[in-house]
Amino acid sequence: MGKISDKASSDKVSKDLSKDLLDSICSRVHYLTTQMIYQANHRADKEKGDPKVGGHPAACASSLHIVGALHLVVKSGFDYIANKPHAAPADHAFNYILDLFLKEDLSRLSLSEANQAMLGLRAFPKAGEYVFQSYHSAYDCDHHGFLPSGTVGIPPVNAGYMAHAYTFCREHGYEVPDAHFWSILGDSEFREGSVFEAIPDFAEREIGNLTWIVDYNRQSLDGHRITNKDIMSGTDDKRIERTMIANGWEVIQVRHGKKREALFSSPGGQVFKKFIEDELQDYELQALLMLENPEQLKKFIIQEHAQIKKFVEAIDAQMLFDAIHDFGGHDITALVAAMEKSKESKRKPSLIIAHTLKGWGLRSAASPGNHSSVPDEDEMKDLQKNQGLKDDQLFARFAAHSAAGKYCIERGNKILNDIQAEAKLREKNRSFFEKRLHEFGDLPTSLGINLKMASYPHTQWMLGQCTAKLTRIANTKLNSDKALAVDEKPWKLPSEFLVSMAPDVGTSTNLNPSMDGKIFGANVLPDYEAEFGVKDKKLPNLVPSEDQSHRFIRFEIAEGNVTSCVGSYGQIRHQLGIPILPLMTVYDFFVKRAHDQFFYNLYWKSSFILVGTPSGVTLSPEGAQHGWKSDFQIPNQITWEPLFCLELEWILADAIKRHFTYDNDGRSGVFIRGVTRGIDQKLFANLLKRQKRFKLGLDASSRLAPKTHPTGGDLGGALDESTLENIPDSEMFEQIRQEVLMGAYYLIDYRSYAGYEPGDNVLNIFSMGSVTTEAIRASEALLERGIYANVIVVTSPDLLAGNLAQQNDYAHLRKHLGVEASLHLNPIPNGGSVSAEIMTLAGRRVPIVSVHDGEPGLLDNLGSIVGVRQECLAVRKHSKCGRPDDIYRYHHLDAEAIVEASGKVLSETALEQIKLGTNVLREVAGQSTSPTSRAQTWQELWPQMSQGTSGHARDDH
Ligand SMILES: Cc1ncc(C[n+]2csc(CCOP(=O)(O)OP(=O)(O)O)c2C)c(N)n1
Repeated sequence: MGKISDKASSDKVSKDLSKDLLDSICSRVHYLTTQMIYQANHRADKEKGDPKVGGHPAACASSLHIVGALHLVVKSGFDYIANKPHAAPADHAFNYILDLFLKEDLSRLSLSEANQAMLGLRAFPKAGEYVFQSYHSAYDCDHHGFLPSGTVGIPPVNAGYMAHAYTFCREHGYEVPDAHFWSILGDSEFREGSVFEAIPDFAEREIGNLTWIVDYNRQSLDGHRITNKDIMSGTDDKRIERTMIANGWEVIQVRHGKKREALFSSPGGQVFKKFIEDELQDYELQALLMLENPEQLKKFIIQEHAQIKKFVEAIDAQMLFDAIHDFGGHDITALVAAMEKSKESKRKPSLIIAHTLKGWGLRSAASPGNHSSVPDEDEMKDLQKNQGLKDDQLFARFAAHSAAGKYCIERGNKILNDIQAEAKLREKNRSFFEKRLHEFGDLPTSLGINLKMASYPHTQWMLGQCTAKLTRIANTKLNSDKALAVDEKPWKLPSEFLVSMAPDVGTSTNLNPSMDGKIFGANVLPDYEAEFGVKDKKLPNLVPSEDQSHRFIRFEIAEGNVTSCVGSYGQIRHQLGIPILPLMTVYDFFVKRAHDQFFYNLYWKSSFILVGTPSGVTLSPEGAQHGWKSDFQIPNQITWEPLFCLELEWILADAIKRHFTYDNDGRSGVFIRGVTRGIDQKLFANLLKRQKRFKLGLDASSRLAPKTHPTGGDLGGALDESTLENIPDSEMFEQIRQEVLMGAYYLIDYRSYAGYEPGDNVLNIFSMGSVTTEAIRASEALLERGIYANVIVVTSPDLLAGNLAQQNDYAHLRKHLGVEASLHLNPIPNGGSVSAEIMTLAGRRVPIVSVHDGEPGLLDNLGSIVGVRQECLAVRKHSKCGRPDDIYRYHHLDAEAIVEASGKVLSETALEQIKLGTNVLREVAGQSTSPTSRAQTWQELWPQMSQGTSGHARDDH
C-alpha cells in the first residue's frame, strides 16, 4: 500500500507512484461500471415491449474520481455518503474492487456471488441471488454507509441532518463514532429547491462534519446546461461559489488538472488561466470539448478569443487539446487534498466544486445526448482489452499480489473493520437502552393526562399536553425533590429521546412547553431579552443552547428541511442503536410541500412521528385556503386521525412504545392528523355506555331499547338501555383503546337492540375525526325515523382500509367489526312475481355512508372491500371561511347530508332483485339437481382461497 493511508495528506498522495496506483484502480472501476451497465442492457431475458433498462455510464464516469477519492482514500467506514443516484453503479464497482459486498451478517460475498451480483444491476432476482437496484438502496449488498438515492436533491439534505443528529447525540452524552457526511450532487441537481432550502440552515447550525461536492460537468439530462454568464456576472461555478460563501459555507474549487497547471506556469500561461476561468462560457467550453480534431479546436479558440491568440499560437495543438480536457475533478490527488481540507472546517459546512467531464474516458464524452447512452459492443471490447482482460472475463479484481491488489485488500479490510465496529456499537447501544427502558416496568398505555378541567379540548391541545408532560419527565431527575410519580417513571427513557421540531409552527401547534428554554443547537447567544428586562414570560424562551435538557430543533418556514430532519433523526436508532424518536408538527396542508422528503423517509424506513395539525376544512375559520387533506398511501406509513383526546393519547403512547421496543416494522412512519375544534369529551363515555357489551349482567338473549326510539321504547320486552348499569369505565375504555389501535371502533352500536333488522332498517356510518359530531347527530335523526345507524369511528384509515389492512385481508373491518355483505332476502312486496318457475325476491345488504374531512380516497373503498353500496361524503371542492357548522354544510359533510345519503343508499340497496329458479329452491329444500348442469364453483377454481389462504401468501421477496 506504500505511503497511502486513509488519512493520506495531499503530499503523500501526490507521490507519483501513489497517483498512478489510484488512477489505475479508477481506470479498472471505470471499466467495471460501464460493463455492469452494458450487461444490464444486454440480458437474454428481455421481451418485446419491455421498458428500457438504461443506466448512466457517462454520469458515472463524470463522478469517477470524486467517488474514487472517497472510496480509495478519504472516507472511513463510519462516514456516510449521499451520491447522485445515477452514479450508483460507480459506487458498486468500487465496492466490488474493495471486496465490500456484504451479507446480512457482514461477512463477504464469495467471488462468484460478487460476480453474479455485478450482472444483476436493475434485475429482479430469480433465485435469491444478489442484485442491485437502479439507484442506491437498502436492498443492495453494499448499502453500508450510503443513503438511498433516486430522487435528486433530497439525499444531500438528509446527509446534512444526519450529521446534525450525530452532534445532537454526542452533546447529549451518547456514544457516537467520529463520522463525516459526504454528498455528491450534479450541477443541475444543485438547482433543486430542496437543496437551497437547506443551505443557510446547515451553515447557521454549524454543521462542520458535512461536505457537499458538486460534480460540475456543465451537462444535465437534456444536454448542455446553458447559463447566463452576463447577467450572473460569471459562469455558474462562480455563482455557486458566491452563493455558498454568502450562505456561510467554505468553498473549494477543484478546477484544473496537472496538464493545465503546467501550461499556466509556462510563459504567458496566466492569460490562458484567466481565459479558462473567467472568459470561457460553460456552453462554449462544452462545444469545444466536442471537437475531435486538435487543430480545429485551436482554430476556433483563436477565432473567438483574439486576446489569447499569441499564447495559443505558440503552443502545440495537441497540448492545447489535452489542457482543455484536463479537469481537476479527474485529478484524484487534487480531490483528496480538497476533501481533506474540507474536514478541517469544524464550524462551517464545505462545498467542493469539482470541474469534470461527463463521459470521461468514453466516446460519448461531452456529447449532449450522453446522459444515459450506453457504449456499443465495439467500445466495450476496447475498454475490456485496455484492462488486459480476456473476452470471457467480464468482471475482475486485481491480482492479490499486485500493488493495486494489495492496496485494495488493505483498504477494503480497513473499511470493513469500521463497518463491523459500527455494528458492534449499534448492538451495544441497543441492549444498553433496552435494559434502561425496562428499568421501571412496561410502558403504560397512556400518559395519564387529566382531562377533567379542560372544557372542549381538541386533539392539537392534547398533543401539547402529552409533549409537555414528556418534556417535564425528561428533565426531572429521578432522585430530585420533585420526584416522578410511579406511573411517570417508565416514561423517563422515552421522554429523554423525544426530539421535537417544527417549521416555524411550534407555538401555534401547541408545542410551547417543549420549546420554552429548550431550543437545541447553534447559534448559542446571551439572552438579550432577559438582560434588557424586556422578556415576555408568557411566551416561550427561544434562545438556543446546547444543554442536555434541550431537545427542540427550531426551524424557519421550511417544511422540506424539517421533513428531511425528522427522517434523518429517525434513522439514528437504526444506524447507531440510539433510539432517538423525532416528532415534527406541521400544518397538515403543507405536508404536501415536502411530499418527496416524506416519501424518502418512508422508503428509508425511518422511525418518526409527524403530526399534521390543524387539518382539513375543519380549520376553515382560520385558514380556508389550507383546508385540503390529502390521501397518502405510502408503504411503511401509518396514518391516524383521532377524534377524542384520549384516542390521541393512546395512539401516541402506542407509537412511542413500538419505536422503543422495535415493534414498528412496516409502520415506522407515524402520521397523526389533529384539529383545533374542541369536542365535548364526555360524549365518548356517554355514547359507549349505550352499547350492550358495556352493560352489566345481561345474557346473550337480552335485547336493548333506545331511550328515544319512535315506538317509545316498547319493543316487546326489550330493556331501556338508559336504566341499565355499566361495567367500570376503566374496563370499557381498555376494550375501546384496543379497538382504537386496530383502526376503528363502534361509538354507536345498535347490533343488540330490539327491532334491529339488517337488510331493512340498518346502515353503518363510518366517520373519521372531527366530523363524527355530524355522524352522531345524523344517527340520532335516523333513529327518530326508525333507522338504526351504527356509528363506527375510523381512527386509522391505513389500518382499516389501506395498505396495512390489505395485508391481513381487512380483518379488522370484516371480522372484528363484523361489517359484511350478507344479502337479506324477502319476497318483493306488492308485485314481486312468483311463478311456477321463477321467484323474485328483494335482496338487501347493510349499506355504508362514510363521512370524513378530506380527499375521497381516504375512505371511499370501504363498500368495495365489504361488497356493499357506499356513499362517501368527502371534501370535493375548495373551501371557504366559516364556522364548522357552515363549512360542513357547504361541503355536504353535515348531519343533514349524512341523513340524505343514508336514505339514498338504503333505497338503492333495496333495488337488488334476486330471481330464484325452482331448481335452486328444490336444492335448498334438499332435493338433488343434475350435477352436470352445475358450473365449476369459485372454490374449485381458487382452492387456496377456500382454505383460507389468500393470494398474498406468495413469496414477495
Ligand atoms: C427530483 C428528480 N427530478 C428528475 C430526476 C431525473 N434525473 C436524473 S439525473 C437528471 C439530470 C442530472 O443532471 P446533473 O444533476 O447535472 O447530473 P449529471 O448527470 O450531469 O452529473 C435528471 C433530470 C430525478 N432523478 N429526480
